[in-house]
Amino acid sequence: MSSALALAARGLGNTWPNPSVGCVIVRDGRVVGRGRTRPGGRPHAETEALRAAGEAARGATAYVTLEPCCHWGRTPPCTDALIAAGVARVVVALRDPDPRVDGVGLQRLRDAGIEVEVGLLEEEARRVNAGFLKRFGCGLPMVTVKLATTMDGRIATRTGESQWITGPEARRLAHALRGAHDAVMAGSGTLLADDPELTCRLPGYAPVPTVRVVADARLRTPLRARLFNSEAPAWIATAPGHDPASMAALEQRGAAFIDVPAAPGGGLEPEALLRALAGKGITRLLVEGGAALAASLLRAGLVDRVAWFTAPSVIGGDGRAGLDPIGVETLAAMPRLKVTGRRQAGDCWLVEADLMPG
Ligand code: AOF
Ligand code: ZN
Repeated sequence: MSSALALAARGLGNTWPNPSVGCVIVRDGRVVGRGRTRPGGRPHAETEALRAAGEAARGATAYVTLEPCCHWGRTPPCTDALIAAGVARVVVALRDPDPRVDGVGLQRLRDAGIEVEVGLLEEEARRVNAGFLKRFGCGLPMVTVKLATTMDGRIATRTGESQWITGPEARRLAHALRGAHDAVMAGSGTLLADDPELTCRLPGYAPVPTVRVVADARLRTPLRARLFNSEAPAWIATAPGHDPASMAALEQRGAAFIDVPAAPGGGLEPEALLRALAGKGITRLLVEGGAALAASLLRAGLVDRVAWFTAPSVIGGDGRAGLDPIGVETLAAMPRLKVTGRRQAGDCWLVEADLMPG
């Protein structure tokens, strides 16, 4: 199951709105087939692994990171494929919350005389499936906030100079992070200041191009933004009521619009913004700045994970902080984080952490 989970993890960012599932088929103590959900979300993992196993699947055990589907979508049900292949036992990490499946897949296998176990490495499977589970559970994507700061938490000098704080190794890791998310979002301020392309430029990493989203309440995205140099989808989330001609010109450049109500204090209403993205199928969202957008999501309790790069440099208190105020008045009111990973990237550090509930 842990190698099935590792396979599933490799597909993150490339299967949305579908989950990335891994499947390993074992017969007589030997792996006879491996598969994961293909980029774009189909074929499913089980079909891939069964194809690799061929006749060796008869009497074998299939380890699957998510309950096999039993519905006719654009591909036939995986339960039927497992039954037809003569698999003897299916071990599942996690039940599928999709109402079309949700326990029925397990029942279908049992009814066919297959031995079924559920719950092996379930916690790990919940982590890998976090985006898919969150979208089904509450209509929101899993949100990772990425920050890259000096040791004193600054992202720019007083005069606005910001490129580059972190080194090339850290920036490569940041590209990998983009590739492992369905969409990358930045605020229009970041777009105007840095003109980022927001693509994952690592070879082979993102067979499904990462969607780029600009949170742009005031419709400030310039027509010449580098965002439009890439073929990857570019979505502009904006408040209603802008000049149709400006919108048409941006559409001409390749932008697609998402309507989101404006927040009373400026910017877009954060929860509505995320709901709209989940509505489009986004399960894993990486937020890459700026300080206002990340703070608005943190304040609203909408952030699940943080990926914080720190460079061995300091700017001092007149530099631009990586995060706008989030309303913390007392230490007890600070969001609580649990560190899940630390790694070195050249002379920078990446600390990954989960936001704790409450
Ligand atoms: C599996 N194995 O590898 C995946 C599954 O649109 P469809 O027909 O492809 O169905 C999507 C649903 O299938 C998705 O919501 C989830 O329930 C399941 N995904 N199931 O057996 C897989 N990716
Ligand atoms: Zn399936």
